Amino acid sequence: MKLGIIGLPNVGKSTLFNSLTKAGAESANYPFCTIDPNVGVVAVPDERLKLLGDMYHSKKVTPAVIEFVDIAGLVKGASKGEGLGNQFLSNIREVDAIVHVVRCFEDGNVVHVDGTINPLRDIETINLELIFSDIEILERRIAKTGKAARMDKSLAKEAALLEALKAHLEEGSLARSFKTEDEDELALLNSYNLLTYKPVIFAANVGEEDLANDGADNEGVKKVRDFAAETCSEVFVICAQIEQEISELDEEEKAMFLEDLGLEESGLEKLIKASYRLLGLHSFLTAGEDETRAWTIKVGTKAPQAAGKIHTDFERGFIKAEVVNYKDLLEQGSLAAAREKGLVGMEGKEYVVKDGDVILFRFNV
Ligand SMILES: Nc1nc2c(ncn2[C@@H]2O[C@H](COP(=O)(O)OP(=O)(O)OP(=O)(O)O)[C@@H](O)[C@H]2O)c(=O)[nH]1
Ligand SMILES: [Mg+2]
Repeated sequence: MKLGIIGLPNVGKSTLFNSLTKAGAESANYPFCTIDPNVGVVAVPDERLKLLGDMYHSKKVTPAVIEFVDIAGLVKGASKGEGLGNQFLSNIREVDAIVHVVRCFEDGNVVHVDGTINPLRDIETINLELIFSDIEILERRIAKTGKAARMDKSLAKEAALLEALKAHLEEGSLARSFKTEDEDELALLNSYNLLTYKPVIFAANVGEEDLANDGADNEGVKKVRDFAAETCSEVFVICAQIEQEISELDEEEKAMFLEDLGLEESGLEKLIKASYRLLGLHSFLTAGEDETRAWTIKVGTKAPQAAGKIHTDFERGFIKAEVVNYKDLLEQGSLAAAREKGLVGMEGKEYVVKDGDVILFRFNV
């Protein structure tokens, strides 16, 4: 899974990125600090893995990973070359979802490019720039498809879709709100990599004082929450600065620090939960002496396709899946013991994999 971090300059994108990846990307108190994109890979924290790895004395424990891309800040007029322009948006065309950082914290020492703290205005500024960038993409497509459609009548449908989409964006709407039930059109929509078609998670960056009650007293956060609800997006509240401090602590110190702040989980954990929810993902596990590993799949994935995540041969030669819930397996101490208790299911091709399933695939190639 790949997530792209966007927002106005100086709102805390790189600070968040650093805390997530500890990659040490430059974060500084002046707008446009980030010019080239920063890319970092983060392990998805998963305590089930550690417990299973210990039980099997696994040589290797492999978590699921998320890739983060931190890019330069966008300003009003970026599509016309303001600020650093908008060419760097190409670095996030391929992401699965967008993390949109919105400044909700007051701090006279940190410059806001538009002078005042106003999360909704900021979201609209960014959305508009994303829309302009998408319109550029569509115009290029329209030019190409228009020419080809004269030779190939089957392209007429696509040409019409492109025009309708462009008109939709020109009204200031996001591609995500474009309505169609047509399978071909949906496939095309997916293939364009439009930024405003991607799911969005808003990161409401608050001051430390707003952290404990999850931003409930912050007017800006309330507005972001309402906006997110209207647009089927997710929100999570963080204080990027505190996150960065947390990321420098070891596990024990981290737990104490979180407790002092009245928090149950770190920003990374909140963000991962929000993105799994938004993208409809969960994970199953494979466990053994060689390796214990977490695999991310779409909710609703059936056993053969889950097996295909591991190896295409596993999917092609799928026979059966031996499935046990990780809690049952840990309680029994071994797969054999769990089998004896009747806790291991022999599942076929139609089995829908559940979160926390530990699976042993039987296949034949
Ligand atoms: N008070 C406060 N300051 C913060 C917070 N998050 C970031 N900052 C400060 O804001 C400034 C800008 O942070 P960056 O993370 O570099 O901002 P950015 O969004 O990456 O900026 P560009 O790369 O210029 O687009 C730094 O001085 C940070 O220390 C926060 O939660 N609270
Ligand atoms: Mg930055």
